[in-house]
Amino acid sequence: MFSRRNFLKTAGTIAGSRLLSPSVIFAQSSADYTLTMAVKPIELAPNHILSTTTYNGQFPGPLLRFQEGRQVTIDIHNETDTPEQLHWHGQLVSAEVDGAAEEGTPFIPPHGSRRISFTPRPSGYRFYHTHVRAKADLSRGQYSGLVGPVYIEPKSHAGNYDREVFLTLKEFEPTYSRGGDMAMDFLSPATTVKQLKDTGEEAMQASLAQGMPHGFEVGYGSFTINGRMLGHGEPVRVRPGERVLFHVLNGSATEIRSLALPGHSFSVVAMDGNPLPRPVRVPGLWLGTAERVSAIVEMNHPGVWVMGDLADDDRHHGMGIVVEYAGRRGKPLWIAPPPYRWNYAHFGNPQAAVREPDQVFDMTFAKQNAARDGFNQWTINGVSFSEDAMRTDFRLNQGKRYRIRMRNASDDIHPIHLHRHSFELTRIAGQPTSGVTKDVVMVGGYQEAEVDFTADNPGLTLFHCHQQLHMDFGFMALMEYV
Ligand SMILES: [Cu+2]
Repeated sequence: MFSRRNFLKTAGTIAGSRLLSPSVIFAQSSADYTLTMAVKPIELAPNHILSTTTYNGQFPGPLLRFQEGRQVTIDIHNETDTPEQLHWHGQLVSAEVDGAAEEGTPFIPPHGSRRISFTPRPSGYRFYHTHVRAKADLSRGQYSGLVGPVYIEPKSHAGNYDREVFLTLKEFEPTYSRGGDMAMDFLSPATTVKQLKDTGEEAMQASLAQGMPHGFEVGYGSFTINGRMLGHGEPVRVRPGERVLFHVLNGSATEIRSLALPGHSFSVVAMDGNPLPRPVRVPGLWLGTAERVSAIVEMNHPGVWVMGDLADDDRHHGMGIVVEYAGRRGKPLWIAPPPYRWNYAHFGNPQAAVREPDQVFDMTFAKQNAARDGFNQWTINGVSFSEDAMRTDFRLNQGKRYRIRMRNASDDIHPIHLHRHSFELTRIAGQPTSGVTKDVVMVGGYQEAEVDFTADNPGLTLFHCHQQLHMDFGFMALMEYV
């Protein structure tokens, strides 16, 4: 087994000082931390400055390093003109502070503040972000700069990492398009389910007949890592032989991202902050919105390289960062890695989960093309979530184990997120697996996936697709403890 202890030991062997960590904010007299949301200018590249809502005037928001189990108090100020929510993604906190209005977290009023306290857990790579509906307003929600990383140090091994690089991947300057979203074919197994495909294609025929086959999608003008376009930020400076632990976050509102470094491979040690059963080496990474990957790269191929997205167009518009070996100079090189597919089951145990669930929730996801003011409307089991109705369709008993059997009757990939709980992947497109604990999982077009979780954190619990356009237009459900 690749235990947390071994994970830390491995990570602890990485030598050198902290590099490229966004600034850590230190304790203040009133609260332990202060986060202020306000519209500020950010510079993505020289003469490429834009205005967006940020935390503390920077993008990404400050890296918050918490200690697992040690309570923190945080003052959150909202200097914008609209109500806000700050969500602690991946943490097992209460609904009162989780940062989702649907669960009952109070809004932080415009030009108002809220002080919250909670006990950070579990240890590992988490993040914080806004959790409001943007709908047609591309300045709101995660289209803005309201994203920041969190690292929760384990109780008994605090500070064991000595060489880490945090990378937040994020697009800016969103605009609408209407051509339908680009199909992405990188998930494995590629097995689709005929019945789901038939359902999806019927829905498409029906909307074609009404002359509205495609709802709005969102594209972007600029692409960044840690808020800087490729070539305009500080390079990641390395020495031959170093082992660098990269903590990668997809902070996008809507996009799936990939990341590769020519001549190097990634030893993935954790997903969504949770250690894997064993490290798994891959040529590159794929991350749905809100997913995190922690991977060690052995620096054994000296040069000046572009670490970037596999999509040429996105990389040319900034989605990359330079990795520069000591003493090497020259134009950063990009070489596409050999083709490979991303399979969550590769990171888990090949056996099925040992514990059977007490109950199974069946969920079918479907799309009604362009059905809501020109946007696609989304349903779970035929219900499009409405913040006015706020119905709870799934009931939990504390201590029971649940399986969510997800069936995607659309051609889009959905990064599905469960609040305030972690889940274990138990089946991916027909392939059984166990041992991978996450809080977001991509469900491929016309595919099925299953995840198990224990109801161990009472309170209203939100389940939704993390793609902003999908969650804003119905792709949500509430679970309640009874
Ligand atoms: Cu979705």
